[in-house]
Amino acid sequence: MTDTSKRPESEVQFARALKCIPGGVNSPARAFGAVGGTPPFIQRGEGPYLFDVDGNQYIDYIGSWGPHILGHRHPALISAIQAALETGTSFGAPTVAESDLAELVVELVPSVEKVRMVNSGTEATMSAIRLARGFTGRDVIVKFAGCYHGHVDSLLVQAGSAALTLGTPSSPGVPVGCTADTFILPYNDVSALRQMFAEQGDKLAAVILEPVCGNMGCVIPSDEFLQTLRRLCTENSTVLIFDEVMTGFRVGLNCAQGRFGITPDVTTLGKIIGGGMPVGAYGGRADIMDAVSPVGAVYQAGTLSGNPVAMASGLATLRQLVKDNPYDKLESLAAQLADGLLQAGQSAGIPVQINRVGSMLTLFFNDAPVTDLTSATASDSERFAKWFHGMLNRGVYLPCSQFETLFVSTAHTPELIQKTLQAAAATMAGL
Ligand code: KE4
Repeated sequence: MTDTSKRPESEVQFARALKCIPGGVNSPARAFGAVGGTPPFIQRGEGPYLFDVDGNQYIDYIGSWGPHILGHRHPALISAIQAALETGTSFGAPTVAESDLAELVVELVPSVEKVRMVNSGTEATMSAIRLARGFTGRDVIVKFAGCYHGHVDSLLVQAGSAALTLGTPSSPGVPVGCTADTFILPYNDVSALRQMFAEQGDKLAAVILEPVCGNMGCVIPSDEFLQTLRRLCTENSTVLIFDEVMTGFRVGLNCAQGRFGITPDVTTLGKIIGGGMPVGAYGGRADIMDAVSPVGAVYQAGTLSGNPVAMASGLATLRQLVKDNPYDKLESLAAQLADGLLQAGQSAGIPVQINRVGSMLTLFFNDAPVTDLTSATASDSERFAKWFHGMLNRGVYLPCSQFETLFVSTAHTPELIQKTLQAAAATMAGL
């Protein structure tokens, strides 16, 4: 069994980073806050592997939190990025690459007739919310407890006690006014949805949700929940926004909306659309998108939006996915992993739940099904922390929180999954 528990150089680099970067990281998700310890500092990635600065090799199931569905350094991406670099890095003027990627997104994503490129998922959701409010002339928006849509002021809210609660800021620095028009409902709660629309339907500018939630761990919507949401948004002229930053091109070539057969009005994208480079996007019905500047009055802009190097990376990624259509392979690999993890828990007498859609999944240390934030937060986070470090020390790099989702890539193999499951059996035995 691999031993990757010795990480002296990562310790040195973390102490150094802490001196000039808050928490030593440029995104809190990487800080091991939920599991403790020192994050390995990564020196490089290759296929399904990460290598840290101490020379340890890990089987990677984060894939940069989703972008690397093709694994690290796929040859098609590397050569496309290198070719783009030969022409320059950014021009602040339109390029053909932006139209190439936009046309492919329009072709692949059922709801998208027009699309605007931005630089992150957060920019995409922030812009989509502003667009929905500008298009409808309404202010109130609805999100679901447990869904994360980036660090947008109006979406950094936490639910209060009742089911239909006005959001209160979940972060200092967010004025109460920013969340005063944000309602929060429980995910998968059809009756709360019906009540909200009965009471506020004509005031609702938009409902935004992750069509498969990845940010309370993987939580799967019921068909009734999605169908009811689509019907009520249509009946009330409320903009339905699918935040597919994580699910986009992950759960299928046509995204979650294609997999489930539910078409939103606006879709936000990120992660895979950039293939590891900074790309976000929002798109949807042409009549809605034409409300965006310079056509319409809803303002949105960005110096590096549509950056040609990032476009090349995203285009190579989507073109490879179209060429390979690897979703049956991803389904099979992820099912092998999920079934094996469930078996490892059962053999160790540890209650675990596995939620999986395609190649995204979460193992919850929980003795009951996980269908919303309440059931997700009933999971045993302490046991998760021991599980995480046990796997990390055996060369398996998992998301460092119970409330995140792991990803299988096309670079993974049945043999690597089997190796992962051997590490899982040894780790579970010690929990
Ligand atoms: P970014 O601004 O991080 O590119 O995207 C925000 C975002 C929006 N919508 C969904 C559904 C998302 O999952 C995300 C970001 N996901 C987290 C992982 N759960 C990114 C990791 C991080 O914050 O470092």
